[in-house]
Amino acid sequence: MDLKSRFTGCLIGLALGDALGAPFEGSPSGKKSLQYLPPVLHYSDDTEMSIGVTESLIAEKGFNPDDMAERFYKNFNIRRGYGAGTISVLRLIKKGMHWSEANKKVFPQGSFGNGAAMRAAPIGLFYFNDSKNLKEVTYTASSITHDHPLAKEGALLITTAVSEILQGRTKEEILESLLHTSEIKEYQEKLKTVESFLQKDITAEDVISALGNSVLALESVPSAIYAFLKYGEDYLKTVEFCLSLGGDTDTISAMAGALSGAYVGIENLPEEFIERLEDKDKLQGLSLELLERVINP
Ligand code: AR6
Ligand code: MG
Repeated sequence: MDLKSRFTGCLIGLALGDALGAPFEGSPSGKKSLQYLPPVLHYSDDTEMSIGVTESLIAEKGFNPDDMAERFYKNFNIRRGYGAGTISVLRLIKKGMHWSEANKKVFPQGSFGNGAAMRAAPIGLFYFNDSKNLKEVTYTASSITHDHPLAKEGALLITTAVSEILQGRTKEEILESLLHTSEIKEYQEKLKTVESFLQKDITAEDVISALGNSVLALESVPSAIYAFLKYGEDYLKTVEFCLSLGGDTDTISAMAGALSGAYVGIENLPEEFIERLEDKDKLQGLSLELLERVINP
């Protein structure tokens, strides 16, 4: 599969997962119907911040945390449903405080919400062939708003998965690589649970109680990875499973949707929903510009 298809599939897959999940955020577990959604599918903070990450990598021809931080607050639209901590951090940065100070003002150890992992996929795209920079950039880009090791590690699992997918790895190889990525015990244990769940018949309830469905990185990134590894070759099935978890549906399906979208490519995403996705042309354009920067640095 060509890189164009994977880059576009990843970013559109993220935004569509976010937009399909947003109406069900905070819902209880159980199957959701996609029949009664509004004509235009609006995305939330997950996509707005991913746009900031992508625009910054393009404009700066690589990673510049100060530029990325500036884009985060310039793009910021309160109606997109940002986490409370992130809203405060972005306001402090806008007032002139450096991000490396602002990121410790709300939670002294930094946020361990999933707000860094939800926007990390474009970093995985940009550095898919550059493992030396992938980790460092993922950590620092996360730190801008989420300085806690659990938030940064969640983001690293997403960027690592994206880079493995872009390299054409199988799902088994991707899981193997993820099992070796994290040095944090809590993530190692959850990924071992993911591995064992893939061998059995597992319900949404099992995933919620063992892996989680909350706004915390540790309680959502492993669930998104499970959804991708279980259903990833079918984008809509992947997203529908994420929605059935309830809780932080938009972010879990944004993360799983980015992985599935990169895995199957844009041609295999559901056209009837992409047509209704807000800013789909802008997102497609950004993913192609990002690829251009990778090919012609
Ligand atoms: N100590 C205690 N609670 C914490 C800590 C901490 N160190 N870190 C996070 N929390 P936040 P996000 C709790 O605000 O990660 C949106 O819907 C705390 O309750 O940094 O950017 C997005 O779409 C805090 O408010 O936001 C995501 O789905 C919450 O975790 C979601 O919100 C989220 O952390 C998370 O966004
Ligand atoms: Mg959101």
